[in-house]
Amino acid sequence: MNFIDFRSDTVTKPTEEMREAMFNAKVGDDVYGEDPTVNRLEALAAQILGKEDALFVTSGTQGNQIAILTHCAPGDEVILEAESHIFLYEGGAASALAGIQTRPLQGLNGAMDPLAVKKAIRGDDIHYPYSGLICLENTHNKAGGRIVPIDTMKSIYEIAKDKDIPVHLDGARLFNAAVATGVSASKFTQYVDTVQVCLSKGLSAPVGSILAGSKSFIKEARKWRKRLGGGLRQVGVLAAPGIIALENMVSRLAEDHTNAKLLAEGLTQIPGLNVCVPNVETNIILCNIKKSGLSNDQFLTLLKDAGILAGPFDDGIIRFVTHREVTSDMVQTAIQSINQIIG
Ligand code: TLP
Repeated sequence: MNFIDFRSDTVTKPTEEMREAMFNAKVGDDVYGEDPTVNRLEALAAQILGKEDALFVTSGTQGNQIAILTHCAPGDEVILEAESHIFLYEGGAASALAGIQTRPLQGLNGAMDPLAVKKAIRGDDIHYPYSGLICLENTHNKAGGRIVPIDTMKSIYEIAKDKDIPVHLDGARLFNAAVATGVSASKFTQYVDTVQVCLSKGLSAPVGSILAGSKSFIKEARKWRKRLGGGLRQVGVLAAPGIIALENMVSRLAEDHTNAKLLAEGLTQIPGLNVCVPNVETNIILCNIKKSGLSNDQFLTLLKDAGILAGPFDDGIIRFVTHREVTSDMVQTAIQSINQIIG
């Protein structure tokens, strides 16, 4: 069966152009710094993100964890949003690998209150851990692809700078925020010291993320990547589609946002389903199914039988994600099918 797959934008496959670029990529040993395609990707990414340097890493999780390892010492405390990916979905890696403790703050629509961040920063007391890092996430996955306002990022950055604490951005979907607001990625990243962006989500590259920051930060991050076994050799074959992702795939995210609105509007018309349509700012839709009387499993099984895939997110909440491989026709088909099954 050909499924309409709304589970995640991570399911996107490389385009034909990407496959050709992979085939033709000029390569060298990247641990020696000799892979021309990786070097080109890293230079391009640094420029787009407004940072001195960048590092190609295997995944978003690896990028975030290398950032934490590079910024922090064991025993430090990392301030982050209570439903952030780093806190919820990275297997406790920050504690297991970097030996830090997390300080989760409940945000609103994924955005932490700058005053709460200020309050959470530790004072100079022998009993306290050091506040080693503040992590932001934009767009915020668990909040349903919500955009953290640039002014909030600015306020948190100013507070952090006053206390000399670095700020890292999990920008797995930063380009969705940029396209939806018309504000460039580098405008957002001016208010963080380091940023991780995913090439393998809506941008459709098969593998990889970028970690960007100052030259000295990336030098140290490169060492952490090696320590983690992430120093790869002729990896230009994977960097080549990353270049296409950054050059050609960003602006088309707007289509995913339009389709997300279409889907949200369609789903919320179906009896038993509820979507807060104005909250759909980018490509993630959180659909409340509680009134349908179905459990997440029952709902997802019915959808699957009808050729539609989505993902469980919370009790009674199902996540739908739009991406390059879901057209507006497919969205319409999905709405009609779900209406027939549930309505
Ligand atoms: N998110 C995945 C799952 O892990 C939940 C998804 O399907 O959305 N930061 C954010 C905000 C993410 O959403 C993700 C992946 C990552 C980091 C990790 O990226 P990868 O999967 O490349 O390690």
